[in-house]
Amino acid sequence: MQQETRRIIFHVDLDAFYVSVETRGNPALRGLPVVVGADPERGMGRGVVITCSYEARKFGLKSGMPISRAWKLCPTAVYLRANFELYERVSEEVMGTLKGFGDSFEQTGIDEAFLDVSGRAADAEEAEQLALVVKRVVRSVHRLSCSIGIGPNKSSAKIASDQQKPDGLTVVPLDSPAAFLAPLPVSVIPGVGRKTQAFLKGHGIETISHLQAVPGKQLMTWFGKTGVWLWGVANAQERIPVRAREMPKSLAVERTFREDVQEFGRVYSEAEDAAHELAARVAQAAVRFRVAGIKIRFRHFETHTRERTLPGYTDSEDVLKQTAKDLLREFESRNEAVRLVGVRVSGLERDSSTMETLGP
Ligand code: TTP
Ligand code: MG
Repeated sequence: MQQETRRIIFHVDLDAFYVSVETRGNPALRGLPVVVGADPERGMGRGVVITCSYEARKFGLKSGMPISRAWKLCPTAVYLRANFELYERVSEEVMGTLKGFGDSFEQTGIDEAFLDVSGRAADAEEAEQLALVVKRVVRSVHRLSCSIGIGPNKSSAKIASDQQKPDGLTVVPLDSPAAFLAPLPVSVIPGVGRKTQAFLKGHGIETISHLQAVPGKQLMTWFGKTGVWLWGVANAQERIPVRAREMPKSLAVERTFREDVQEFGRVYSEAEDAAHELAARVAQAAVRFRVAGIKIRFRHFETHTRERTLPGYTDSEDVLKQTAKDLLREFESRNEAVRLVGVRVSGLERDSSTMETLGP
């Protein structure tokens, strides 16, 4: 049998990305608990923590937590509104740097990417040296820290990059990746959410070693095609290539009425329909979004846009419909004929649970 060519993959993930960008611009924030998210309004605020510094995490703060709860746990933190344009710009700059270090490069979120470095490192030791160079360059050029996981495939590299955050470097032994994964809880597998965890726990499966003991056939019975993928991840057999793919910045669906519409009920139903179509496009692009927005244009071409940052990444059609409706509501009382309505999602990341990214 011909031996399969061995690969060396990096997964690079920036540490507390939005907060790190803010701290970079204002060094007085260094070492402090810092939160990027909604306005806490002295504990009365609505909305969520988008991300927070590691100092804030010590107080129990984390992404997706209601901002009112964050305020209760840590009122002394510095609370900042998000500046997405800035983060997008910095992301592009960092990705431009990272790209140069791989034979192939695949960005999978605003602050993360895979690199295939098989042609640039002969063994784990060389790979580790290269990763240290990447970290040094990211720090010196962009003044940001990142964590890197090195593994023989994408899924193990991604799991590894999360093991020693922040400023981590974790190497999965290239000859025995399954043994590295074995003791970890199944929750470290990207795409294994709370529901899947609960299901697996019901069958006594809590660690990857438990998962490794389950025959692939059984996983297929439980999860269909996803089961094949799960088997590949758990046993470190997944061999999905790192490939450059364009990730859209945003996706939108707009509808212009044939004749301007006076009755706002029709605006809602058209928006709902547009959201349905947009959700299908989100699924097709294999992304999830954390920002949803609307656009409305009145008869005289006066146009307004609104958007909302969600508690976390989602691909839910219901969330999209509900958010669009909520955002449109403020325009209802205008009693003016509407020409166009649109829905939009941004803040996209690759949906790592899909076959597209890590699947069979
Ligand atoms: P992450 O890499 O998950 O988080 P992080 O970089 O803030 O922290 P870590 O050190 O653990 O990697 O996400 C990258 C950015 O994406 C993060 O800075 C903010 C944003 N984000 C959201 O908008 N919503 C979310 O639910 C999460 C988790 C992140
Ligand atoms: Mg990150």
